Amino acid sequence: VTGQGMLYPRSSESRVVNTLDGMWSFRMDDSPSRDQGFTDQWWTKPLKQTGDVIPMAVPSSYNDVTADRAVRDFVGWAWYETDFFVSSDWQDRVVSLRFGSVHYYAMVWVNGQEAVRHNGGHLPFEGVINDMVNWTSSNRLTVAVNNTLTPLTLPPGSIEWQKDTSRYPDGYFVQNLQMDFFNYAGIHRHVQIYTKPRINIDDIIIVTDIQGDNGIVNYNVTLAGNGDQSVSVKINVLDADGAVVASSSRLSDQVVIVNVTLWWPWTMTTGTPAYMYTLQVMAGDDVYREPFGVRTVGVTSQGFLINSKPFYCHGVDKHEDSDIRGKGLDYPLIARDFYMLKWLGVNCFRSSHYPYAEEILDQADRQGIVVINECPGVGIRENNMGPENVAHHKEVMWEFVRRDKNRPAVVMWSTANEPRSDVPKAELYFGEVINYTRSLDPSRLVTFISNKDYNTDRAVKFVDVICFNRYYGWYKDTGHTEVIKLQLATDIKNWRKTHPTKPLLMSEYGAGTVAGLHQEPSYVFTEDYQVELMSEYHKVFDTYRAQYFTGELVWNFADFITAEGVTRVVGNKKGVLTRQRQPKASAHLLRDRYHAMFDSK
Ligand code: BDP
Repeated sequence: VTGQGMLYPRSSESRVVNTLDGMWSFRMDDSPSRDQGFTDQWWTKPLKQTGDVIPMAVPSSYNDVTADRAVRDFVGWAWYETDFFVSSDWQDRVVSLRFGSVHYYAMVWVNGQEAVRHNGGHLPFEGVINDMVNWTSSNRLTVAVNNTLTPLTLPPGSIEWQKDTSRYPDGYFVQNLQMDFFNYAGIHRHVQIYTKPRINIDDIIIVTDIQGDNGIVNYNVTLAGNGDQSVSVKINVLDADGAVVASSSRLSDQVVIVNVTLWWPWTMTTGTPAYMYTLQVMAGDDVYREPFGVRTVGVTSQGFLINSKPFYCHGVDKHEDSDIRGKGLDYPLIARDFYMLKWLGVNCFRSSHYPYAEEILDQADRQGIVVINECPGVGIRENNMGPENVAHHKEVMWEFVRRDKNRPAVVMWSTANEPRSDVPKAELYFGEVINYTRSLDPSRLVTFISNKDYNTDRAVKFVDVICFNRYYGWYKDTGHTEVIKLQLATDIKNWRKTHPTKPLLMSEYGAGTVAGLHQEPSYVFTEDYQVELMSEYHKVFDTYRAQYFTGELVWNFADFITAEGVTRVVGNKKGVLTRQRQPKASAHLLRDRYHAMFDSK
């Protein structure tokens, strides 16, 4: 009855969506084996019968909710439980249980029966639960979450055991990370139960084009549960006011929107920003409404094109990160982030270093902010480039493209951040992952983010846009902003010489800055130093902007938390905003710069 689609659960006259968000029961499996939950089959009984449980918010990371270090730093299986009812009216419909994301590995049981499992955070998964639910009494939902990162996970990590019992307690281990952000864990996004008719709309793919004043909409609808049965189909394209502007009675077709209103990023002076249409699909008894925008994405040796017009990306790198909730979905935070993106004059962000919540991308679509959509491929080392890694990476890209394929804001897929792209294995690995991603979605660009040099990198030859991260004046020549201009310009010219057909984008630059620290002359970690450093980069950007340099992303939009370490002062402080989303001096510098770019192209 269900196929391969992962449409966002939207209510309609044929679909009901219920949320299971709220306070759940929670416990960690801190038994010596870390496996007691499986030996004793905790899913077969109420969680409180297995030991003490505590209340836990869903959605949220569990780490920062309590005052207990053991919860914050836990590595292993954490168990969640809640109860729910389903309406007995739903018995002849498909009832699905959907998770927006659970980090990292998830197993789900309904009344003790396994409903679904999923490998990897940041992406949705669901299971059909009709055969497991009680229609006339309460249901028990158990979720086991394991946050352990290994050489085979994405992002990869490793567990290090300390065997010397004269220095460490027996069985002591730590989780080593290969990334610079806290490994927040738990049920991070909505948990929903939704219903649809037995014969239902499983997936919708929309690819748009432009011909003169008209919009071309190529769509393909897949049904599930219909078998050989023929199903009546009606497709309407609705404009933003709900008026029908095109229609068809076929599952797969090309329709034309006469005098189309194109989707444009909000700061481009051309056109209407973020204009959205809806593909209203009616098939049998099912109705689904998929939002989309009409726009094209292109690239030349000089840069990005949106709707065939040059697009200069002036933006930020972000994280899903905030006090208390960690990576948990939070509407006030999403709203605040978008107000601050607009306040800064940002027209583009990168979803560093993993797929963000669908509710965040909805805002990017509707507010006209372009997204470089990055997968969780952060910190890939040479020992993470085996056949099993490639297979999993491709699986993640498939799930990612399946989820976000109809979003106008998404213009480019980033398959990784700062991998060891200078080793021979990287050539095979990224050749395969990048070409596979391109085959999944030929309508967008594909890249990865390199921190290697023009003469050592072996994978940029596969990308559409060369995206590179540099920390001149920070990790190198610390305190010396006077060398930035020369070093960056040399770098840009070298990339160009070796890859003359690919435009360049600076995907990270920045400086750690503790809000409130000032010093003249500037000194590392003061607000003054961050402003000075960024200004030096900007001079070089401005030299090459009219040419093949197509965008700049500052690291980072806001301060964020990392693993504890002596190079991080309660987290990474390279934000132009604090973790509470208040401006540092650099935010004003960026705001002036980006706002001045509104009218220049
Ligand atoms: C880059 C990484 C990013 C880090 C940043 C930094 O891509 O995740 O947070 O450096 O060191 O290498 O601040």
